[in-house]
Amino acid sequence: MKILLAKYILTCDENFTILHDKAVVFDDKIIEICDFKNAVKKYGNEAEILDYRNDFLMPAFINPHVHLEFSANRTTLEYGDFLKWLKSVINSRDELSKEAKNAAIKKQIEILKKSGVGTIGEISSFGIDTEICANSGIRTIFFNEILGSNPNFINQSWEKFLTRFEYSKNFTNDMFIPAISVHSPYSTAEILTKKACDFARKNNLLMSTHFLESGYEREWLDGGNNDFKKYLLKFSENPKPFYTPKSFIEHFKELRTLFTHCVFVDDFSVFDVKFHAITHCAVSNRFLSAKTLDLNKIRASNINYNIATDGLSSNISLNFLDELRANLFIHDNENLCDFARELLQNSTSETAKFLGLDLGEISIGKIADFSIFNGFEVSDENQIALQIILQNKNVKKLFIKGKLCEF
Ligand code: MCF
Ligand code: FE
Repeated sequence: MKILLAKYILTCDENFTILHDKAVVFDDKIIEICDFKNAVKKYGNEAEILDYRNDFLMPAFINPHVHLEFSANRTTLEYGDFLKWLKSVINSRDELSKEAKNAAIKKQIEILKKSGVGTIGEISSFGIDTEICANSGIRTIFFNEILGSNPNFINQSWEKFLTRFEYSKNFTNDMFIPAISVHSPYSTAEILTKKACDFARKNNLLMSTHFLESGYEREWLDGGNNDFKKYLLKFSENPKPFYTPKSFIEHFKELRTLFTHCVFVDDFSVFDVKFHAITHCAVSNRFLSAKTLDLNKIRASNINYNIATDGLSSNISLNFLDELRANLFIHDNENLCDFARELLQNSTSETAKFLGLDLGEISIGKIADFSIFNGFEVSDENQIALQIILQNKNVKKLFIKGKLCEF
C-alpha cells in the first residue's frame, strides 16, 4: 500500500474536479483520497509514503488507436494525399513491419509510457506485435485487423484473421484484451465485415474501424467514380463500393465500436451514442486527409470522442503530449483552456467508460493508473490543464495498476 501526496490532483471526473494538497492511498486500486495527515494516521504503519507535494497527479492517458507495426516508418510513406499514402503503404508495409519487429516497437511503447499513456488500443495488421504488447507492461486492447476485398480470397482472409485472433487469445488477461478491427469500408468486403461483427457480438469483443478518412473514400462510397476505383482495380476486376456510409455503420449496430477519423462525416446522428465513439487522430488527419474533424458537430450529437496518435505510419511522434499539443494548434477556433480540459477528460475518464475499463479517474475503487507531472506555479486553477499539456515533454512518473513503471 502507498500514500501519495500531491499539490494538485486532477481527478478527471465529470466536473473536472481539481483537489489541492490531498493524498491518494492505493495498492492496485485507489483505496482513499483524503488529507495527508489522516492518511498517515490511518495507514502509516503499513504504507510507503510517496512525497510529491510540489507535483501534480492525474489519471494515465488512454491512446486507443496506434499501429506499432509501422514504427519503423520515417519518410518511406508519402504524406499529403491519401491515395499516394495508401499506395506507399501497399508497397512498403511488409518491409516496414519486418523492420519494426522488436526493437522499434519496444522503443515506441517506451515513448508512449514516458508521455503518460497507461493503456493503448493497438491495431495489429500482421501479429508481429502480439508478444511484445503482452509483455510490455502497458495495458493493451489488441485489435486484430481484418481486411480483404477480393471475393476469391475471402475465406483465406477470414482464416488468417482467426489464426491471429486465436493466437492473441492465449495472452488474455486484465492487461491484454483481444479485440477486432475491421479495417475500412473500402478495403473490407461485406461478408468479412458481417462475419467479424457477428464474431465480436458473440464473443463480447470491442471493435474498431477506420471510417470516412479521405475525400476519395467519401466520394467512392457515395457512388462517385474517382481515382479510388483505379486504385482498387489492382485488387479486383470490377470494383464497386461494398457499402454506402449508412449501410457500413449498420453492421456495427449494438456493437461497441471506435470509429476512427470520420473527418468526412456530415451528420454524426447516424451513430448510436450508446455503442459508438469517435477516435480523433488530429496529426494523422493533417497528414493524410486534408480536413479537420468538426468537433462542434460531434458535440451537437452527444457522441463521445477520444484522442489518439495513430501509428508512425501517419504521425511523427507517438508521444501523447505531442498529440495533445497538436490538437491545441490544429483546432485553432477552440477556447484554449476549456479545450485543454476536454482533451484531458477525453483522454482519460471518457474513454475508459466507453471501453469498459475501471480506470481513467482519480476516485475510490478505480484501478491505480496515473501519472505525476512536475509541478508549477499557477495563478488560476483554470490554467492547470492547459499548462500541463503545454509545458511537459514527458511525465515525471507513471503508475500502472499501482506499480511504478521503470523507464
Ligand atoms: O490510420 C492510418 C490511416 N488509415 C488507415 N490505415 C492505417 C493507418 N496507419 C496504418 N494503417 C494500416 C492499416 O491498419 O495501413 C493498412 C492497414 O493495414 C492500409 S490498407 C492496406
Ligand atoms: Fe489507423
